[in-house]
Amino acid sequence: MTDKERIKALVGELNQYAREYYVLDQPTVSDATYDRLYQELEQLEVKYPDWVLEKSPTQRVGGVVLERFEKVVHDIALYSLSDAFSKEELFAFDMRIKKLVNQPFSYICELKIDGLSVSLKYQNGVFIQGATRGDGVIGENITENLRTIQDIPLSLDTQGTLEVRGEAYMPKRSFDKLNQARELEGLATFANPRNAAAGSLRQLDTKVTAKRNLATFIYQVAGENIALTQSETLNQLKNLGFSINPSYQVCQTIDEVWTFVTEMAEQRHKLPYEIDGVVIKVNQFVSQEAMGFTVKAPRWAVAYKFPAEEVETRIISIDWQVGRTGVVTPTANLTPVSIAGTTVSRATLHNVDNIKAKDIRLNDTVILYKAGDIIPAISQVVFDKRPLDSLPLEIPIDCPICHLPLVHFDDEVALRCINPMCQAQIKEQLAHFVSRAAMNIDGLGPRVINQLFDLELIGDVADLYRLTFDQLIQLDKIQEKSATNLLEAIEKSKSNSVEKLIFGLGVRHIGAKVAKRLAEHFGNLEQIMQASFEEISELDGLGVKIAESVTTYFANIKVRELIHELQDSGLNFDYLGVRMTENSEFSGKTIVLTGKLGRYQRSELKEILEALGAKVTGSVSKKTDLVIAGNDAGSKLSKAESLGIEVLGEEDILKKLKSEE
Ligand code: 0OW
Repeated sequence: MTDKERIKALVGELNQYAREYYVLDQPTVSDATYDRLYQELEQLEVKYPDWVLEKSPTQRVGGVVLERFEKVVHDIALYSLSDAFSKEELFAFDMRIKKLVNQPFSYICELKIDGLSVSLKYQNGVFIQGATRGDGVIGENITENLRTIQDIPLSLDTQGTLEVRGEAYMPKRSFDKLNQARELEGLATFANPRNAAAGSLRQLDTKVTAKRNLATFIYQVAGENIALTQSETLNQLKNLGFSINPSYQVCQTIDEVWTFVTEMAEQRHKLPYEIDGVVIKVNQFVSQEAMGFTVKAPRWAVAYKFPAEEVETRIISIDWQVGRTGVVTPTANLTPVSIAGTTVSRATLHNVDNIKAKDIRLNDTVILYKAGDIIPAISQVVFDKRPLDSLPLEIPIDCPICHLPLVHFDDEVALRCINPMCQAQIKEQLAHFVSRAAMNIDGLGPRVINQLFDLELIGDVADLYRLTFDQLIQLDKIQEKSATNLLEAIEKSKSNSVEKLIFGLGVRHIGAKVAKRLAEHFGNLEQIMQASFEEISELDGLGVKIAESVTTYFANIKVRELIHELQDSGLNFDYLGVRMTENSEFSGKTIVLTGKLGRYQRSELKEILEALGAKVTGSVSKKTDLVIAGNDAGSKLSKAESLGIEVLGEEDILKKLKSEE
């Protein structure tokens, strides 16, 4: 078999394996086999870039950076759904539509996936366009992002035009993992999987979308469709290779529908994805056509929405916790109640403003709700159940831990303890310092940290590096073996690249990403400590708030002593990653590659230029600084010339790169 035939065969085989894994959830080969074949395909595609097939699985990893999303006009409108919030409304829907037709019909119940509605277009079996629903008529072209979703087939065994609709969503597990990672990065977390899915599909950098583990459930064929019912359509879509939600059910009567709805209300917390209700549709298309549409929704469908779960409970006490950054957060201890499939005995009160706004007091009966199935919150007090002797809640004026006065900055809602030596903060800081994303010291969990702190064996992070074997085996549940392991883990952490230390120190506004950026740019901790406000603030993506925080922190004499002690203990202060050479003529430049390159593959040259600090994008615009044109370059070259953008041939680039070495 020739290499060209081998590429075709590998693409077919790998796509089949991926469909079995992502769509049917019945893999027939091991991950190792898949990876081996995938690597063979990658090598062949690097060798023959012109033979890369559009439906190759390697095209799913993203790498296009769009400037914005083009608009897409949907030939066939994407309708929304009218809602029903109660059994009565559902039965009224049934009565109403029975009057519209005289032939009998059945219903089909589908889970209402809480995601983002998308439309997928195929031409002769090739996925050519994907778009958001938008307002139902005009959506956004997110083809490149949708291409990264593993259960969307890039090719089908069909001829002509086919358009399907469905829901793109983020599974609960992916959502939890994403929010944990964002928390570690010091980034804002997503409120619910739907927002996370929407945010992921609205990414201009498809590489980010590719990492978000999105998935789809397809439920409709737009336009002509040989099937006579919705249930047949789902079956057809499944046979074509789409991911279909398996929990649908045909019901002969609205009573059967109601049984299905109440069953799913119970079961939904066990599902690996969020649903916010059940979509009930007339199953027969001939009846759907007879019933028609209102201006925005079909008459033959309704979305039964599950009520936001609410339960009553009582506030027993309120804890005021001091976090690592000194923010004091009120948390209510409640009479345990079951809500949305879990038992809840605590709920955050967020901040003092929220307590005052709702006039929350001890022993109040409150309504607890879970919006979108996420963290429970208190919506309101049931005032007619308030005890007569109730008094407004006392807001602490001193820190509950170190008893120094709390402060409330004007630009914040939070109550804050500003004593850097406050024990609560130190414990939190120590726990953060040893955590995985920071110095990653295995075995030093909060339990051990608290013991070491309470026994006054550690008072700050530098003390960690002075712990001895005899001190450690004093702790309960620490035997000889674990004491030795702990000392080894502490020793090992000394050779971390310095960004882990910077992040571990817990400087305000310095998350893991900013820590890495500082380490990459300045190369070591000494340089960062000597850096001026301007040098830091003008670094792209950092700005004044971060510059202020860093310079203030390292100016603090106690911090300088601490750093000195860490240095004496032998910690590495250098950045050990690959530093981008900032003084390259390409750094900070936006570059577009076009045409066929000889010496380098496009992906290779892209990596080299990015390591020199350039940004390589997919389309030419006014923001482009340089276009590198290989042979028979096309429209991008002419656009560059029309915009007067500098164009270099490959040999010019080779010379420049040579001089950078
Ligand atoms: N979210 C869903 C879902 C579904 C369409 C077809 C005609 C009108 C609604 O799971 N299973 N089935 C439909 O059928 N729509 C759904 O979601 C809608 C799309 C737009 C607003 C809702 O999210």
